[in-house]
Amino acid sequence: MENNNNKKVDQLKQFTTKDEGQPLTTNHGLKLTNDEHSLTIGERGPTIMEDFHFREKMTHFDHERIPERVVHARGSGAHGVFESYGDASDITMAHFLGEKGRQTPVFVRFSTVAGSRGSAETVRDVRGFATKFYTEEGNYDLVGNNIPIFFIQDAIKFPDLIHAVKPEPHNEIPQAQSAHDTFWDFVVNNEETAHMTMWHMSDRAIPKSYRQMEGFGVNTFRFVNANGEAHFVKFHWKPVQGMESLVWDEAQKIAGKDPDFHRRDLFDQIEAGNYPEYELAVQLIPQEEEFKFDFDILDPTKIWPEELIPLRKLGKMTLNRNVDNFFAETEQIAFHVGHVVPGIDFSNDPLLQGRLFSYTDTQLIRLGGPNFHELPINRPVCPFHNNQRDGYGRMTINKGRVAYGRNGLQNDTPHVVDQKDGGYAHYQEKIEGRKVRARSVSFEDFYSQARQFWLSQTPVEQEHIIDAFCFELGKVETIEIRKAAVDMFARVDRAMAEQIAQRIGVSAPDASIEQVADLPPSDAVSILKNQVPILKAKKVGIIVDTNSNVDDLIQSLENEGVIVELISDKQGMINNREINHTLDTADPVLYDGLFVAASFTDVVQNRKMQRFADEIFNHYKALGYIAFEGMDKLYANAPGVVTAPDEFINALKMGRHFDRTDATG
Ligand code: HDD
Repeated sequence: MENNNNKKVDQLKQFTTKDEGQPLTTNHGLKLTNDEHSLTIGERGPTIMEDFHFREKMTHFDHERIPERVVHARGSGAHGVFESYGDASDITMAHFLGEKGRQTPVFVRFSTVAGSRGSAETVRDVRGFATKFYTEEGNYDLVGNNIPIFFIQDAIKFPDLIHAVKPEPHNEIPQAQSAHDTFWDFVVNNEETAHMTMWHMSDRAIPKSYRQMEGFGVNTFRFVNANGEAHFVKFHWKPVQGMESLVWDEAQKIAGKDPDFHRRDLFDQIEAGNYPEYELAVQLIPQEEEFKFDFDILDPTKIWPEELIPLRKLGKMTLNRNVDNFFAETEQIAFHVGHVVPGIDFSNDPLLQGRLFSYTDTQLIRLGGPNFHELPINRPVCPFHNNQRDGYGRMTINKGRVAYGRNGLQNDTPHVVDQKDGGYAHYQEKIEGRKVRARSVSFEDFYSQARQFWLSQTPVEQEHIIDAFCFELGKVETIEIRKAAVDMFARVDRAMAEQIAQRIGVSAPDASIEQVADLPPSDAVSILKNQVPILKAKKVGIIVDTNSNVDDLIQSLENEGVIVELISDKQGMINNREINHTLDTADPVLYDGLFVAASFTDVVQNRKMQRFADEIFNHYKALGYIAFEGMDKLYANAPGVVTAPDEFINALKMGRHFDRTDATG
């Protein structure tokens, strides 16, 4: 889709080229007569040095990989627009939030954290949610995750956390998984991980799609208005599409059946014009109320419960355009928490302070030098001028003799400006203290909010958390680590830890371990308590044979924006409709619901069809059938299993039917 009046799109156009229909040339513009044979002495002789074309082509190829991101290597992005809901100048000077309807171009990159660039997407992991706002005042980056807290409190432990979760160094196994000894060894030796580990074991870590997850800035930032008044602030993205997660068995199977599941969904939905939308909201604490809470508001392992500190919605982001070139845009985009605009400032959150160093530093190795801001995707849409010069790949041609500040030859320009003219002024916080390496005692309650998270879940979600612990710890080979984990999480909930202990073959938590006191539950942290019934963009498979008549069903599903794919025993046309997949190329884990309207004479095909139905049933999805002998006995009266096409739509809309028994999560 083309965006009108989008400065970023216009800027990118200047760098975009179409090769179709053009003569082949070298990088230096020389037209070529042959691209299939090296220049040799005789047809069977050696290739000669003179072959500049061979050398250029091969050299470029040899150098075409760059280091992947040290974390968040696997990701996918899209362009869009952010629109402000109103004037937020009472809390921040940020111009892009200053007027109702003001539009700002954005680019978002979603990612997993632990896996390498080619890894599967539906693994259990935190998801990155990084947004670059190309504002009139320069680029503002909101570099967040889909979980509102973090594993550690101080950035100095980040390399340790990441080394522990990445594949183990002696054999580089396992890829994109936390279910191994070193990760859990880190967890049990760093109790501050307790709260985040609860989220990591929950369905938050296996989102259904990038469209259906929340985003959070995680760290505490500061908003400052034109009068210099400050609020501590936490950022939230709320998906208009609602939230949904996979079930674990399904997530693992999709990782093999379609490792690109999340990027494919994002790309396809944007191509189809079903643009994902997210509302930006903030929680605010006035500067004077810093010490009013039971938790330290600078501690990144704590949420600010929404019931205590409500959200204020500031605007909506719509992702409406796919990239033209993955490498040039999605791979080369460079985020940095330090890219801020006037009105947005930092807090002393020790994780944030360390992040402020790491992001630019990592771009230098990843993008090969200090000029990565000149790459088209990273350029601001407002002018930029300074005395920085040279470096690898410099593109800007700075005219003139002067490249230093305090000059007379150029009237001391480029010149700084006052805050009233848009200059960035750091918030003048008064700080006194001794130089120490120590954690504040106010950061030392590791368990209360971990328990609050547990108490806020529905019974189904609690069951999933226990299953996740049993899977993850079940893969840990060192029995002492398993036992230490059970003891650690008994502080969160003894009954939960006892169940886990039993299933992973270790003794029950020691009697001396005390479970922490209850906090009031926060419904906002549960996914199921916040579900929105939705049909749009759901994907349904309908299994048909030559006798099936499903025209009406297809029509009513498509009227609701449901994507329908026809599956049969062979490809081709049935009743003037194209068969999208066979029972071999499709898989039930790739659908939100299944309708069986076939009965094949071949027993093997029927068995395959039965597997489809079983899997759909086991993953709690809507299942309808009209012609399949034998199914009645298996699924009769189960929730979300229907025999009439019109009931099917309702069953689909209601999401997963977790009240089904005998299913496997
Ligand atoms: Fe980070 C990438 C989010 C803690 C250091 N981080 C990265 C990305 C996201 C986050 C979404 C991918 C950006 C992209 O798509 O290009 N990181 C977070 C959040 C954190 C967090 C929400 C907790 C509040 N990160 C964190 C710490 C450090 C880093 C504590 C180091 C001190 N993060 C990096 C990095 C990365 C990165 C090494 C790797 C690639 C990149 O920056 O561009 O600098």
